[in-house]
Amino acid sequence: MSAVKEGNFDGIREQVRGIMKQPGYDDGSAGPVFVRLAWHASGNFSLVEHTGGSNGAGMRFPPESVDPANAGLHHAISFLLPIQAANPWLTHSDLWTLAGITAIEAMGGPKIPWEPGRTDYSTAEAAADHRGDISSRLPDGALGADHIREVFGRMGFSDREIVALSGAHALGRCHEDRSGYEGQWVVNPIRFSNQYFKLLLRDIWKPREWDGPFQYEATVAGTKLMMLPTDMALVQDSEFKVWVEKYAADQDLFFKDFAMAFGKLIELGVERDDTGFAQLVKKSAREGKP
Ligand code: ZEM
Repeated sequence: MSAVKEGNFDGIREQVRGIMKQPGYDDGSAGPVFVRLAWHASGNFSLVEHTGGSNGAGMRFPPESVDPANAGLHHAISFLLPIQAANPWLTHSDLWTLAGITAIEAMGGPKIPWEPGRTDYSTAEAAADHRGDISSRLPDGALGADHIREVFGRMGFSDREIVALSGAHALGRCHEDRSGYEGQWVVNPIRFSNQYFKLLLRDIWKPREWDGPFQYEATVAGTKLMMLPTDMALVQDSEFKVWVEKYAADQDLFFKDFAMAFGKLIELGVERDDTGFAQLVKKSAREGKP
């Protein structure tokens, strides 16, 4: 990996695209796991405590690095390490979020707004920002609509934004050795599309009979597909379902809403000062106020 000039984020995007193809890994692409890394790095933000979020890249340290919800994300972190090593001016936290949006675009998805300026925590700073409570903040795929609204409400997302973000399950797969679940949501899991919503609306889903955690399955075009209980909750809940129907019918609307919501996700808790860089431990968290 060669160095790119400080501040040349287009050069970094090019390096991310260069390492996305990973023969022998999953479906031959690191794209989906980059998207999940950006999401989990950001999705532990709490509006109430004003802690968490993508600033800091805290997943390199406990408690996030040992959170079972983050199992398997070390693959994404390791794929990206050579880029950070070649470009010491680039923070892990900027790289993880930039890799996520670059992957979405490269897999046929929308262009997502992204700003640099995240700083990386030291171990102690990570612990201070997290105050030990971060592990329970990511959603549990076994639960239903109330849980989804609670988790995403804590990040400040509306029903519409929640459903839009969930469309990312068009990408990638579940791994038994990571989450316990198994399988992919759509036929082509390395192409960003509104297929997830179209499939959710089809009357094909049956509980899978197996020893693993409860999940749904269906076979489409010869390919075995899956849904989590939280995925099915989006059609079981009438208010969520309105948005599933809209996005299934209108891919442009989905792309537009997804781009806005994902852009908001990766900005959560990133408080830049006049230098353009985000503070290490957020002022509001230090002062203990919401
Ligand atoms: Zn996911 N997700 N997710 N998600 N996710 C998995 C995989 C991926 C939930 C969830 O439990 C799981 C969002 C929302 C929610 C991606 C992106 C986004 C897996 C499989 C699980 C269990 C992990 C494994 O075994 O490797 C739940 C419960 C969610 C909300 C209710 C949002 C929002 C996302 C981005 C915007 C992606 C891309 C993957 C595929 C990862 C991969 O490695 O292929």
